[in-house]
Amino acid sequence: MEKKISVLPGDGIGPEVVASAVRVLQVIGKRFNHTFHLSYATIGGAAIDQHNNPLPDETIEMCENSDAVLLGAVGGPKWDNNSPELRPEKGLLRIRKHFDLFANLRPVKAFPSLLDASPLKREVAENVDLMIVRELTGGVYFGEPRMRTENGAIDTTVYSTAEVERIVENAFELARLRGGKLCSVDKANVLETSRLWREVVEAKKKEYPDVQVEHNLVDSVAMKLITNPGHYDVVVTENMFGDILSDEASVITGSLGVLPSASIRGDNFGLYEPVHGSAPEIAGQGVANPAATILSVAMMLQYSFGLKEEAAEIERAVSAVFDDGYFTADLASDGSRILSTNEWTDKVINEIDT
Ligand code: GGG
Repeated sequence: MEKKISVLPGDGIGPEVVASAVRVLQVIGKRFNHTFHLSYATIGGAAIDQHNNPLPDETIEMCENSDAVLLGAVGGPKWDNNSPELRPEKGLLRIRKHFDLFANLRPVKAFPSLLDASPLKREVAENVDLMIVRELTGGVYFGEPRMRTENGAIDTTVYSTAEVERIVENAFELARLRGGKLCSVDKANVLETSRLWREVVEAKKKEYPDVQVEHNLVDSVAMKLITNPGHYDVVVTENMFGDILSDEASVITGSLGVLPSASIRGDNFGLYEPVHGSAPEIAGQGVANPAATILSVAMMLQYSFGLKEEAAEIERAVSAVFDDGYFTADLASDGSRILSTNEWTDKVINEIDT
């Protein structure tokens, strides 16, 4: 198989973890006889520095001519005082919107060998395997008006019925494939957009009699996700709630550094990135955990290219390296061996080679 992949390393630890993931991708290509053509471009702060634009036209054009996009992370204190249009995060929001990547899949799987790194009790975290389906192109991150007023500021949460329908349908399909359990998360006791969300889920559920549905308020889920995460399988929610809950879910896995994501739209094209941000405080030190980006490559192979065996091989290799007791600094525990980003990636690559 031959595929074109756009690579957008971004800012902070983005370039370091993306370099690791690309090394793994190339090894997989060699082992399974695929050719991955990689092209690189800037996004976020790096793009602001070079082009005075967090998402330059040439980056969009390159991605348009690709089968998938691999992204690192955006953001950093260097650009904190920029105007809203010239913030790195704007590049990320715009690329998601430009490509209509409305469904953000964020799997949360507890690796058995990382249970000691989680502050949760072993019996609470073990066997957790859930999927957060985050709506990605609507809600308060995109709604207008957004502005400063004379005495404050305004952000606006907007959802059309069609926008809710398509993400909810996506979640129902996934729940059907995974075991038939769906939790829809909203704030329907307060927000009008959440009441719409709940109505859409109720209507859609008639088409999926095999899926068991519950509605939970986001504040309640914020608690239950870390007291009883095993209760959940597929969790569908709006943009901001999904952003927050998926970071919270990293407590289950021991580190945000192991959570991958896929942003998709229903065809084969997709954007793959770690859930974590640019972590400027550790950038350039070679200590970042590349697992989330490596696992995002596995999601790319599976969702965009249909390469299930190759994706499973990456997941197996990552898990085996953890099982052998090798970790990056974020996952350190007594008796573990702490490796640099590159050393840890070498272990994954050796595992795939053997
Ligand atoms: N790789 C994820 C990343 O760079 N996150 C930074 C960020 O701006 N996140 C906001 C969001 O995901 O909506």
